[in-house]
Amino acid sequence: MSGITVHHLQVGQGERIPWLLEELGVPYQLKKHKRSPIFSPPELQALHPMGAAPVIEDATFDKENALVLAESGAIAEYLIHKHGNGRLALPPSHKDYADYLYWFHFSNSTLQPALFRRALVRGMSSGEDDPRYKGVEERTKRTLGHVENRVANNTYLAGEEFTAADVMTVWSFTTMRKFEPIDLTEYPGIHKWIKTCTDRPAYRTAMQKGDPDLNVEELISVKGPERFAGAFGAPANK
Ligand SMILES: N[C@@H](CCC(=O)N[C@@H](CS)C(=O)NCC(=O)O)C(=O)O
Repeated sequence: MSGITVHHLQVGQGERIPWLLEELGVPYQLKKHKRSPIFSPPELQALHPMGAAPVIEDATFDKENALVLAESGAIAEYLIHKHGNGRLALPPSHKDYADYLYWFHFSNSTLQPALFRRALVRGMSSGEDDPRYKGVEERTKRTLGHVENRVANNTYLAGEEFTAADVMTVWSFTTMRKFEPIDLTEYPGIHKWIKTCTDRPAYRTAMQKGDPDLNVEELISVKGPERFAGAFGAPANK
C-alpha cells in the first residue's frame, strides 16, 4: 500500500473527503463501497471498529503500517494539516477563526443529529400532527434557520472565504436529502450557498469519481432529489 486511500460508502457523507482532497490537490486512491442494503458491507466494517464511512488509510509516512482514521471531521483536519499545509482551515490569527471552528463542528455536532432525529421521530410518530414530531420539527426549523441566517449574510459559513466548514456541511443539503428531505423554498440563502459551493470544479470531480450515478442537478435543486430506496423516516402508519 502507498499514499492515501479513501474508503467511501456511496450515497453518504464520505463524499466530503474526496471533495476536500480535490480542493487541496492531494492525490488519493478511491475505494468505493456499496450499501448492503443500507449499512456498510462486511469489507468496510472490517476496516474500523465503528464500521462506518468515511475511513482513510494513509501509508505516506509508514508503508508497512498504514494509519487508519475514521470520523469525517477528524479526517478533514488530519488531511488539511498533514498533507494540505493548513489550506481550507483558518488559523487562530485569522479574524474569522472562531466562526470557522464553530461552523466546522456545527455540521456533525448539531445539524446532522437534528436531521437524523427528525427522520427517526417521523418514523415513530402517527403523523405530522403528532406532538413528538411537532417538537423535533420546531427544533429542526430553528437549526435550519440558523444556517440560513448565516449564509444569507455571508458568502461562506466561515465568512468570505471558502473553507473546510463548507465541505463538511454542504452534503446535509445535497446528498443527505436523499434520506431526509428539506425543501429549500424556505431557505433561499442556503440554496444560493450550495450552488456556489457545488459549482466548484473540485466538487464536480469528486462527485463524478465517487458517485457517478447521482444526479448533481437534482441534489442541488430547490425540492431536492428522489429519496434513497429504503430510507428510514416514512410515517409508521403509512
Ligand atoms: N460521524 C461520522 C458518521 C459516519 C457514518 O455514520 N457514516 C455513514 C454513511 S453516511 C455510514 O457509514 N453508514 C453505514 C453504517 O453505519 O453501517 C462521520 O462523520 O464520519
